[in-house]
Amino acid sequence: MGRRERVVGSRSPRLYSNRWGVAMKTSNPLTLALLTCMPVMLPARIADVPVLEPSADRVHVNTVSSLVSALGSAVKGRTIMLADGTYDLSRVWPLRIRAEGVQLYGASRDPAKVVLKGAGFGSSNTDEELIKIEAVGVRLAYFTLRDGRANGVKIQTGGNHDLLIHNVNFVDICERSIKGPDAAISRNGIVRFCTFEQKTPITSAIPGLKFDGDYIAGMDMMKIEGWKIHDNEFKNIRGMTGGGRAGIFLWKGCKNITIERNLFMGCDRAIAFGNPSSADLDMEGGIIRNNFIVAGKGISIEVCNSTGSQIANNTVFSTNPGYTRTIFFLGNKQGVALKNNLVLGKLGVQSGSLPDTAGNLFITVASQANSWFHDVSTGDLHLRPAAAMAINKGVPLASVNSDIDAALRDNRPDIGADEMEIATAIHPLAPASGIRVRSASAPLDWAGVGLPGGSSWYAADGRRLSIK
Ligand SMILES: [Ca+2]
Ligand SMILES: [Ca+2]
Repeated sequence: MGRRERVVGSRSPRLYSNRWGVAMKTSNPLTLALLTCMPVMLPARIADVPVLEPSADRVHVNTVSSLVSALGSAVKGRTIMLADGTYDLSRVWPLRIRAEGVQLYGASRDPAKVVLKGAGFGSSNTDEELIKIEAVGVRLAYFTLRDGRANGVKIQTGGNHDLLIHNVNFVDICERSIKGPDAAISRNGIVRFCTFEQKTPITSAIPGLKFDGDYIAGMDMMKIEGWKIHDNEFKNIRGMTGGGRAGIFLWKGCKNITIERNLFMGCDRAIAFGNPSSADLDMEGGIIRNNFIVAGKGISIEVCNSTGSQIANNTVFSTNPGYTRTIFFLGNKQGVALKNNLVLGKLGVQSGSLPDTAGNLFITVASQANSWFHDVSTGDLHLRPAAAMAINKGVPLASVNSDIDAALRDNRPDIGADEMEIATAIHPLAPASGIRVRSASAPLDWAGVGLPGGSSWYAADGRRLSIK
């Protein structure tokens, strides 16, 4: 479980929910602990989710014209606070953010209530780019950006270091929700707690389509270094003929990118380090770890023209485990490692160096892993005890000491993104009468009442506790 942050309103208690809809109330760990007769434990991992505060220099806007005006006159470090509402950008695009450290936040911190929209997913305005980043240290948070014909957010000038995109929902952006062009290197960006979702299919009715209608991706970035892309969801990013680019597509001079704890559902491709048709060194270093992928039509993880990259502890579910390119390598240099991945599907290596492999589990018979996962339909690929072939069967990796829940792994790591939590799970004795807590070191039973099934929180050591 990634710590998908959903802050509902700004009054306490704050409700967070994970991506499988488990509500977590974080305001009263003491009450929670008393209710469950547990030692008082702060929900450390939830507390780690930062709530962004606006700067002291802030401007409130509630119309498109006031938004455009505020951005035009923004000075270094100012926060522009968007009131709840819908902002039609189709006549004012692009919004240009040109001053260092400007923050554009939804004031209510609820992205569902602050909507910036373009001319439409299928409009004829094939040049439409909604927000252009032309400075360093820019922060975007707590709004929805939707219905754009070309790019959602573009790092326009290059050298746009330290960009933070936090809890932004991208919906129906027809080409790239976030675009990094072939410009100067942009370092140390962070994209977290965002959703990238395509709700509308691409059809030939959309004018001006490129590449047979397959020119769509969640993030398509060139020349970025040191970025961290974590705890996001990518849903149904699909081209017209199944050849859409990836949820996350990184190429042409990228370096040391971390992609972790993301969920991918039904994308034509999920993650791509490199472009098969590129003549460049596409990725140097970098790690893809602890991601859940429910495969779409094609490749789940593609690694091309890369060197020194690690693909470790990802879980890939596919209803077509005989597919020969679920993991696909092409034209790589030395030093690519593929370890501890749990994959329903096959590994294809077309050319280049073979990866260093250990601890992987490839399942190619559809029925074999049917009972291994919590709920494939929601992308919940946490392991069940039936996954004995994966549990404690991985190899220890210095680069992967936690899992998709940010819980610490034990010294016998499980294969895939989830370190199963059977030792710390809390199971109801009866649905309404109480719960039982067991710990790994000294199994104990505790009686407790008053918590709904599905409640979930974190132990001080980072392990997630939940009521099943
Ligand atoms: Ca283990
Ligand atoms: Ca886990």
